[in-house]
Amino acid sequence: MAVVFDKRQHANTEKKILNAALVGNPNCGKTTLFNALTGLHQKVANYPGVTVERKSGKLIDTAGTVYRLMDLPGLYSLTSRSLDEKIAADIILGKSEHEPALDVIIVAADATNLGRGLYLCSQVIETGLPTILVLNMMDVAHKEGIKIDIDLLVETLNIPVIPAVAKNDIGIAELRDALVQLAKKEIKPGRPLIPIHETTANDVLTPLARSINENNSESDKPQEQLAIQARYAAIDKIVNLIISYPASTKSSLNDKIDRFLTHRFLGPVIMFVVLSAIFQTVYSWSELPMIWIENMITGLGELVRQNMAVGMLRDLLVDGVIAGVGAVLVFLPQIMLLFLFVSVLEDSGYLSRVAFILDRAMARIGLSGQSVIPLLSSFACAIPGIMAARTIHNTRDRLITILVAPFMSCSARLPVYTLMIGAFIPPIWFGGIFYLPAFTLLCLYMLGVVISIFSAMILGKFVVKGQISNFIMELPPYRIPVWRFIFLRVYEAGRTFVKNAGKIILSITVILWFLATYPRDEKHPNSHRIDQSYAGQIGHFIEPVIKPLGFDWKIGVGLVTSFAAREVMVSTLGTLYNIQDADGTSIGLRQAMQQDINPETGKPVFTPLTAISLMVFFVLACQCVSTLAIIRRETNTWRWPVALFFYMLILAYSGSFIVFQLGTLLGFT
Ligand SMILES: Nc1nc2c(ncn2[C@@H]2O[C@H](COP(=O)(O)OP(=O)(O)OP(=O)(O)O)[C@@H](O)[C@H]2O)c(=O)[nH]1
Ligand SMILES: [Mg+2]
Repeated sequence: MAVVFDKRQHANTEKKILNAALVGNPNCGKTTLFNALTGLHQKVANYPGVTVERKSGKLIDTAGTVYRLMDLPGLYSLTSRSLDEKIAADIILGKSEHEPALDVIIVAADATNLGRGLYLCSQVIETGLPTILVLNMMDVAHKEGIKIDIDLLVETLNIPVIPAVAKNDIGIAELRDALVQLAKKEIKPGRPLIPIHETTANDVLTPLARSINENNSESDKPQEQLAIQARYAAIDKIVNLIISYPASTKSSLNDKIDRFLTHRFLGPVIMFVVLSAIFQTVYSWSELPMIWIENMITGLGELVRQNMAVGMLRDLLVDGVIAGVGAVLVFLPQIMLLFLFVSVLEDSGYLSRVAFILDRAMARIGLSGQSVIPLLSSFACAIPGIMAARTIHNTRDRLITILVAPFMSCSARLPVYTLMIGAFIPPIWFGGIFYLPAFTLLCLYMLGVVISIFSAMILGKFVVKGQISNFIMELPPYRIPVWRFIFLRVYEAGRTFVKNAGKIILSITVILWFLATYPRDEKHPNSHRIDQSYAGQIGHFIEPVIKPLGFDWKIGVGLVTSFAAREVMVSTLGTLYNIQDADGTSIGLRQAMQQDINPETGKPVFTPLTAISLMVFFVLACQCVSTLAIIRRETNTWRWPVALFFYMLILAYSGSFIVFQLGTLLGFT
């Protein structure tokens, strides 16, 4: 249904555009509805605050009317105040600078929690805009035996009410029909529930608008308190009339599960078991597919080498492109598995329990449970994590969360960790349950967490000023994940990873190949020494700085390139080693690294100690241009990203320095 729409064409043919927005309480299924209507794939998950930015899509009806539909962050009332909620409220009230005034508002409400949905819906009706109410999650309401008298609700509010199960596409066609009717001007504004001023809708809006414009501290004015009470009373009355609950209110399955999973002592234990099980699984399930991909890539390299004429182009393809990009693509299975587990955690509702369990611990470091989900999301990638910090009401907490999120080991670090662990950490079991490679990986992730805690405390004490917040957590009901959506997200993560490998990594690899191949002694091309190439010269130039960390010039080159994106470290090593060992036999990158001997010392370039030192550097350094850019955008100043970059660089250097020097002193190699 979505079409490409040309603005000029619109002007000529006078086709109509209607601006519509989807609003509703957090986690009631707005984005699921939005995706079903527009055919897009915005992120859906089972916790409040998934959508933090407005997203828009288009649909078009048979008469040619275009509906521009916006998916907004969830909110409880139009007077809400965290950044994501304010974005939504401003757009609804037509106060947004960037958005056109709305023609229609679709309010989504969770049918199992209708009172809360109606609170917002009644405010929306008072804006005087035509409103459509969608009662989502009717499947759950039905299962719980909740009965809703929809006709009576329509009569009371005087707006169309559409029962729906968005995740199964039920009610979507009816919603489209309602939009079409609206385009024909058959839908009028609804009936305000509370006649504060019994005049026009605009007057009714005034107390509402005033309370939005004023500060929190003033909102306890008697007049506004009265308005809020009147609204609650009116809604209570409606809810009592239209909803009938089942007779017995026995404790639900949900509560029973929560008694275990959020138990004071059992909860943290279960959480630890779940998270470490995920680690071991990501590690072990990916092993086989990684070998397949690696074989395919070396096979492809060989094929090209044998079938192309000797020359520059062949070398560029084999040693540059295939070796470099291939070295990164090997990690695709791990990335996809990681996203699979993260998505399941999110959509089942367990992630919110983790936030709940950690709330107390977070209070001890001066943050609240609200920071947990942004920080946990950062394990996939810091960028959505930093965006998710918009849901944090307290500005101080939000800033601290943004600044420590980059310490969480993101999926771009995983290839570097895995490469080093696979080559230099022996695959042994110990203590009966721990697999040393997976355990090492866990330690790296923990290091990031520990440093972020430490940094949050320092920031909270000395740098970022403000009040510590109180936070009331809402636990969403457990749900069986919708597999269709989970697979879509995993696919999406895989696609982005491959696309990045295609774009950034490919271009860096090509440049690097030139730098590592030239200048070349054309009379004796076979005696090419990579360390005399431009890349070699650059590497040797920085070698003195990184020698105390145990790194040679090749890692040095990788460190430079990886400041564009971390995975580039792997492709860089892939290219450098392929050029160095270009004697016709293709060996895997791991093997090449294991066999590499430093010509000056006669000792191996890589030892387990250098590998650990390098991984520690990657845990701590901020090697990601996009993260810095997003911090700039979210904090509105360059001060924070610049300070963070140097802070992390100093930490990374000191961390690696300590590891390598202490390790050498203690006799580890
Ligand atoms: N049982 C059931 N689950 C649904 C339905 N619609 C959505 N869900 C699930 O509800 C959860 C929340 O859905 P989202 O679409 O992310 O909700 P949202 O309103 O956009 O949430 P925020 O962006 O956080 O405000 C997801 O786990 C969905 O799979 C439905 O009709 N029935
Ligand atoms: Mg959403």
